[in-house]
Amino acid sequence: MKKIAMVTGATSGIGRATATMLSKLGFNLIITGRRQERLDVLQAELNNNGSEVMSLCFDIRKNKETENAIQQLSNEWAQIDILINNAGLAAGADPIYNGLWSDWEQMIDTNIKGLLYLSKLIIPGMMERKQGHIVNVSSIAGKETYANGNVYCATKHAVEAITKGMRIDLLPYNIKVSSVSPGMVETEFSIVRFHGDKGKADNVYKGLTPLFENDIAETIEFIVTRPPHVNINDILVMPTAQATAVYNHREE
Ligand code: NDP
Ligand code: 8X3
Repeated sequence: MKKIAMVTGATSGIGRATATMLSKLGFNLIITGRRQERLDVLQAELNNNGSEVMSLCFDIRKNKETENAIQQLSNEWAQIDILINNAGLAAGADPIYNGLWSDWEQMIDTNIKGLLYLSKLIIPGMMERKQGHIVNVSSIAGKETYANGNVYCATKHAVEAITKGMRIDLLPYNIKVSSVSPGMVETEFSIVRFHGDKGKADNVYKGLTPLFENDIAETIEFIVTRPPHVNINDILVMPTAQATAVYNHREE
């Protein structure tokens, strides 16, 4: 059987592009997300590329649901070589005194707890086989904190710490742990962040060329195709028009 890669949040954006890239590289894919119809469409596309695909529809915020989904995997499919922890979101962009509990909980439960629930289920198999690669999708928001970014930035700072912690703890088991940290990428990210307000989402990218999902998929391709003795710890990828989380150059 071909090598197996699992991509969380494959129904959109960076995750979908990464699953497609990995399929073209020759992997069989486990794709996850909450939107079954989108998983079905992607599954058909990846099948056309010659990959076998298992789609798992579950909410990563729910530990039991996540565990049940992983338990569905046969012994063969459970031998995951690469795990891309991508599922995540920003919800809201408000000063700390106005933030919604529901937004905060959604981000913490998805970006931190969900990543941990899933990783804890996949890591033991990698340890047993003494082989594996985990790529966590972090963000410029994991390195800087900006106005109204408070809790989203905190969750991505947590992803940075978890990545470093995983790398240390998994060192004796020959498991690579990497992260990729993008600046602005035009996906459904801002539409989700602004609770479906497309006008506000479009403003984020107005007057500049952001990154696109394939730019990050290509970066992940570089990360996962290094030789066995090389681990890429982290790659920070920014649009040319974005110097920091807040300094952008926009044309009128
Ligand atoms: P999208 O909104 O396009 O994709 C997010 C993906 O996460 C979807 O597939 C969604 O699937 C999945 N997801 C969200 N919540 C859950 C959940 N509770 N359970 C399971 N899956 C979930 O955004 P991006 O592709 O941009 O985001 C991907 C990652 O990249 C995120 O971690 C984000 O923080 C990070 N990032 C994004 C940047 C950007 O500017 N776009 C920059 C830096 C980092 P579904 O809704 O079907 O469940
Ligand atoms: C997403 C990038 O700048 O909106 O992680 O935080 S940013």
